[in-house]
Amino acid sequence: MHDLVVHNARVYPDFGSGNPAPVSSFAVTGGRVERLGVTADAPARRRLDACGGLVLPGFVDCHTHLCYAGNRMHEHASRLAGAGYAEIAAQGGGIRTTVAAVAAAGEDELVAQSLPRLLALAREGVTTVEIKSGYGLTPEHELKQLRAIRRLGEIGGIRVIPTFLALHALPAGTTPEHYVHQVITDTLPAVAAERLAAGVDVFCEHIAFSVKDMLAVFERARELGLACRAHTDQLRNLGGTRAAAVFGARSCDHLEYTAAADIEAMATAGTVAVLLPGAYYCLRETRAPPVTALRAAGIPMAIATDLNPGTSPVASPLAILHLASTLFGLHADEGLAGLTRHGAAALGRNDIGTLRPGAHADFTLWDVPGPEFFSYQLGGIQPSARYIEGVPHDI
Ligand code: DI6
Ligand code: FE
Repeated sequence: MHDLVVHNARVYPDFGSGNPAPVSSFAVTGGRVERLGVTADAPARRRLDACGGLVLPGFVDCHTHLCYAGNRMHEHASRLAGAGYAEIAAQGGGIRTTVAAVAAAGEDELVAQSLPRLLALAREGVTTVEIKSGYGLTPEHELKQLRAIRRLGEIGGIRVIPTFLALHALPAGTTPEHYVHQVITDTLPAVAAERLAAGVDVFCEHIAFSVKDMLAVFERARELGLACRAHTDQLRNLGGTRAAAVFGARSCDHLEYTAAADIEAMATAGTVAVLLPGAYYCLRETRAPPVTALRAAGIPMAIATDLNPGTSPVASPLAILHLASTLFGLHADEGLAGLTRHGAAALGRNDIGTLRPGAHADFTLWDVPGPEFFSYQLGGIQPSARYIEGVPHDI
């Protein structure tokens, strides 16, 4: 007896696997997909008649900074008036504005302000979301932010994977040497001891931290059993992608300035490329990531919202799916793979983002004509049902 049988559906179990053909049914037992293609009358405790609708693996938004306080509406206005991202950061605005708001907010306040963003992602079909810290900068506030992220995961209805964004911005009045030392000796061990993060991330950029700083954090993270990822090549190429790939990082994210040698290193190491069209769009960048070369090298490409208050206030995975196609040229199947299987791969997971037997039964039901519709239409689409581990959750 199965726990659940989904039938009369067009189930796309595994985007990006080279086999996009839909099946009409599947069975769930113990919260996991047991079998694809069962007869409609297979014995089950519950049944879901999909009425011919599309069933997709739940979306995995593998790169967000959605846990924060306040907003940065004023920055948008400055950008319209001609200010650049680096310029705003150099003037003490940007990330530091959010750092001040997070420092002033208590843990409850952080949870309360972040929850609507989490629910917005869920309403568009996200079943797993990665959330980074990085707006605390001191051990006290980074831990507070990570505890708020943990509480967002405990609310239920969406699986939350926490990341300690160890190097994001340099606090005023300190040097990179001093700050990196503090992160390595104080914050990182405290995060690991409290099991507040599954991995670490570093913003490797000329306005942020160097390749050397990144590798110092990665070494310590590895000793503590934490996976590594990096923001690289968003504004310039510092060699961070190559270094992160050679180190064994799970993903490199942004990649607008990534070059051929970097792609080679990623292909050799099996690094996932996480593309973030929301930041590219909001910053009105003109240099797109080298999608053709990434594709040719067989590198798994994930896409994510990068939901953050500064460069990507985009609480919509469906908008990202559309932008990845119109701005970066991802095919429909690639975009959906980017939000499912490859997003999961960036998090080191092969048991989500797919409906292969054995995977968690996280899925969504859609009344749309076909998978290509998602990269074609912008707006007006939402799932009619969302299941996590075989259990329906309110949208
Ligand atoms: N990359 C980004 O896109 C964000 N952080 C990062 O490391 C920007 C975050 C912000 O401006 O608040
Ligand atoms: Fe980011």
